[in-house]
Amino acid sequence: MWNQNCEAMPREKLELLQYLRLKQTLETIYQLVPYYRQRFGEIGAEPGDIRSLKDLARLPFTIKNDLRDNYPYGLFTNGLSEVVRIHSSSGTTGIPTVVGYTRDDLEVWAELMARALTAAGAFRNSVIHVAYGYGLFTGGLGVHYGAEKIGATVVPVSGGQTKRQVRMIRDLRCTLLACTPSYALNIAETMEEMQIEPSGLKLESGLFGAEPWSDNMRHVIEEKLQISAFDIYGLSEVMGPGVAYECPSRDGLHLGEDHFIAEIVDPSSGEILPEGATGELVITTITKGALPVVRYRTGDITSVTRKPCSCGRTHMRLAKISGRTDDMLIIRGVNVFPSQVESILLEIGETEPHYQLIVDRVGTLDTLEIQVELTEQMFSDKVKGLEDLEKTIREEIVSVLGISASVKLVEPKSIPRSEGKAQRILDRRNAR
Ligand code: DLL
Repeated sequence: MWNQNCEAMPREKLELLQYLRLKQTLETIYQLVPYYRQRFGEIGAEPGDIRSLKDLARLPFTIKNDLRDNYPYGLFTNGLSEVVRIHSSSGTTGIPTVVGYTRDDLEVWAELMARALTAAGAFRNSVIHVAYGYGLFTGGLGVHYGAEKIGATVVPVSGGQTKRQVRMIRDLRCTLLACTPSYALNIAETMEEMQIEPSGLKLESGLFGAEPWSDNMRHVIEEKLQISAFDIYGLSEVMGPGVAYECPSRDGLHLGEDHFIAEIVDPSSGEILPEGATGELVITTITKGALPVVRYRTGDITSVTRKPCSCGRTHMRLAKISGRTDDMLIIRGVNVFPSQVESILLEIGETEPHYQLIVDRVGTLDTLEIQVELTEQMFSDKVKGLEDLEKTIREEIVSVLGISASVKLVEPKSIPRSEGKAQRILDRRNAR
């Protein structure tokens, strides 16, 4: 553990710390951010009314549009006077949100990333290959500062130029690969093309996040790269990577609870759900200086547990994120996330792990076409068995997810490869 005192703090002490930090955060934003003062005023609430962690539920949610409406700096506590760094996420609508960090915020971020990297097996002798994008995206710089904090050697490659990445992983004897899971697949495939055997490399683990990935995808990546793969979660509005991370038990992601409070709510009603129920993750930051957020609706679907973890960390665990509320497809009344389709394809295991979902709408119903790549071998055998394979996939999708989808087997390497977050859904619903 990087920080035993914090990561394994007894829960009672942890919850008291959360409460004290929450009070402080609420006082600060009430004084300094007119937006929050107004929102609290609308429901007649003041920071003094929050007398327990449970009372947090009385406060209004913050959503991404609140950040957009106050673009660029409207929700910052102190303008730019203490801000030393800006990041931004462009999102799918093109309207950006801007987030800021004080020097202390960057210190906390590095601390949380140090915890995540240590949990994934990194230490001062590690060589950490950072292939997350550097720039306004939080991935590259976020991992970078955590890696420096633990005293590891950082290779700040950023995304792209995949052959060069492979050579550097080999030549610089990198031990940990940090990138999106889809880019890890791309790197593995490029390695194969370059006839570089992963067994000849020093890679031991990978820290993958920034997009949903199934446990079956974990197995594929682990086998292809011969590493242990760890999940890491975060979002710019809250901080960046390191908000939650897997430990060696890999049975959920520990949330940095000394810095964040999590709630799970019903995505449509906003009602708080009991522990263990699946819903939308809502996060309140309790130590951020430049841009604290209160009850931020992440849009991410998961559940939480406070049950003790075999690793000894006491912080609650989030289940692997299955997807975002806005990526959820409703196919003939059934809710489906792309990661569930991924899991089924990889379970069948007769295709490449590269797929794309084409979503369209006929009348009021969404339709789904699953395109998945054939292996070179299947492709050269031509028609033999292909119809059977399509049928197997279709039937598995119906039996596991309860939806009907059409399946199209496509040529090897015909689906675009990702260098960052994969675009797995091609949505034609609004293109008409
Ligand atoms: O993706 C931060 C990050 C960088 C996390 C590197 C992990 C590693 P944004 O670009 O603001 O920030 O996107 C945040 O990505 O709300 C989730 O929907 C999704 N996401 C992030 N991590 C995971 C994960 C970064 N481990 C959005 N599993 C979040 C599933 C994830 N989805």
